[in-house]
Amino acid sequence: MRLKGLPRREDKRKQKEVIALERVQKHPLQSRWALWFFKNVKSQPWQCNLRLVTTFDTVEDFWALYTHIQLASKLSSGCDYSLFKDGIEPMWEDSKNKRGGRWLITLSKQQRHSDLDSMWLETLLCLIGEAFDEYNEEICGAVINIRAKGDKIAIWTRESENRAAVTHIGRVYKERLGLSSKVVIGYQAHADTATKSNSLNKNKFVV
Ligand code: MGP
Repeated sequence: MRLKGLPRREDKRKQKEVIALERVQKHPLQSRWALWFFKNVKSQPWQCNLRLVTTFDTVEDFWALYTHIQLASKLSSGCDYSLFKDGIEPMWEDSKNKRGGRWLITLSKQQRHSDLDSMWLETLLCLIGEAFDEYNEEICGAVINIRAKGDKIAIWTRESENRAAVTHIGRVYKERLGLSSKVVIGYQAHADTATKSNSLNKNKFVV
């Protein structure tokens, strides 16, 4: 015998299941990202000091990672974090980086306490939130260098000759960081950085 009311109970059960699923479902990012950590051990070649920490591709996993790891300002001098698209290694030699370059933000020693962490978080959010409109494909990753002489943050892009992409990314980045129009930031090709040639004026573009 069919009990009256069973279909409604069934509906309610299904509704509850959907609500429970929605609660556990994570919010996907457009790309999968890899976090790398660099610790300077001078006796070893540069590449041996670079370690992949983990990859993630959801908003929730990003925040779980971000809140779990040390703030950049608490790292010791000589350390780096890098966040790169999964599959791109955070080094000039990677095929996706070798024709590219970086928008470089150089900070004063005092800014480690006032600005560094918030600027790095904003940089990360620009990346995972794919903030660069039609030029997101040009983004490779971002690096923060903790250095006694002054910390650095940079966004690495794929093709230093792509003026339209590079300048758009630079303008958006500068605005997202809330830098005043009086502040000038520069873009340098990795090829120039790697050879340290032309060191007086390495900037290919400025915004
Ligand atoms: P750095 O860590 O980017 O900057 O490069 P730092 O420590 O502020 O030094 P400066 O030279 O910019 O004043 C330091 C050194 O690490 C470089 O001179 C290279 O020897 C090495 N290095 C850095 N990067 C990003 C790479 C890379 O991508 N590939 C290789 N092979 N070496 C690198």
